[in-house]
Amino acid sequence: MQWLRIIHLIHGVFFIFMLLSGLCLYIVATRTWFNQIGFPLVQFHLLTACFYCGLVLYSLYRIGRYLLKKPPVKKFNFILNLLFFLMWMASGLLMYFQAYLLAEVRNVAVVIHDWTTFLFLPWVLTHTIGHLFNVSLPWPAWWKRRAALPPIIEENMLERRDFLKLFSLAFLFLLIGSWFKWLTPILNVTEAENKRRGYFRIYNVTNDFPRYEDREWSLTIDGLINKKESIGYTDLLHLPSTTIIDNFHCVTGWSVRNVEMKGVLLKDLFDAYGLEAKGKFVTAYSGDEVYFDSFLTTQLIDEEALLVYEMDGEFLKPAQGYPCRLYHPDMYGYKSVKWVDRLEFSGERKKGYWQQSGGYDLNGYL
Ligand SMILES: Nc1nc2c(c(=O)[nH]1)N[C@H]1C(S)=C(S)[C@@H](COP(=O)(O)O)O[C@H]1N2
Ligand SMILES: [Mo]
Repeated sequence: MQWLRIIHLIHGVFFIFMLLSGLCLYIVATRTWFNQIGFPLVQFHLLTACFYCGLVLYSLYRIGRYLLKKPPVKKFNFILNLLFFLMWMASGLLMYFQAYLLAEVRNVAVVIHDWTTFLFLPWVLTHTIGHLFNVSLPWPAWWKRRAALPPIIEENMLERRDFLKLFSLAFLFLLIGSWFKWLTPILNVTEAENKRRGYFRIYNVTNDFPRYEDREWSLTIDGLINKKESIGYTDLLHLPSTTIIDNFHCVTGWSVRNVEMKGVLLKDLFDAYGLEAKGKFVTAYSGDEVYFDSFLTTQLIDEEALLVYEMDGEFLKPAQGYPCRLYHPDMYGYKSVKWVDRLEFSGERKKGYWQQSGGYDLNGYL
């Protein structure tokens, strides 16, 4: 069965590509790294996925016909594969077209995409080991009678001991995965955060970030404005504060619900300092010297945009923008510039980081 081997191999290779690129997208450090070297990882992931879908559809008929005469164990494997394939495809499509969907649908798609991967990993592991070393699992006798395995596999039947080892390895894999994914964030939730749902997947386009625990921070306000101003951290804390509870949405599909955010409304800051913007636009720069985004002046001053310095009753964590991040309640997460240190008013609009490299919408309303 030469063709079957080849198809199997191609499936394997494509699958590994997808799995690896998917994991690299999922892990903050690798996602950041690929972003920095300018490698379009998302596009790569999508492209391999498209090829893989084509391959599956192409080989479906032949494999189906081949399997009709084969033992149930093979049919089971195939159906399991197909099931996961459909889940990935459906959730992946939803993630791709997320701009047209409700936040709830997007969130569910992301969760399904992640979870199918983590559930599938143990299967991939056992399957690959089984194939590489030509061994089979010790299925119960009633199943084996129906399965009628080929002699080469029959000879290599795993002992119960080996099977347990293999199985615990796979289980460990699943455990580690789910630990990172679900338990850590849940365990990290403090009392005050009880009502919060979901967790922040820290997104930084830079590898490192400015650490203002060790150096001084201030916010510069300049450009087309009645006067230039520089506001220090203690100045900021002394201004009248506003606390909101809001849902934070990243454009890639994840959300955090009921986040309590405390900060200073830009409106209040402008009142307190007697500032009057002359420019129609404003660019917010991050202290990381890479990230920035732009707004209409009215969006920051007349709408409820905040300079946030506390989340869920605690000062921002260093990776989350300490000491201060911008936040507009009606806009996507990418408008929330972390470590914001400059607001520059201007007569012309600047395209932000993600508008230049990711094609994100300028206004970014939810
Ligand atoms: N300086 C800076 N701010 C940033 C980003 C970034 O890469 N650098 N990412 C943005 C995006 S796309 C999102 S979704 C949120 C993520 O916030 P979090 O890292 O606190 O989860 O931060 C936004 N602010
Ligand atoms: Mo985002």
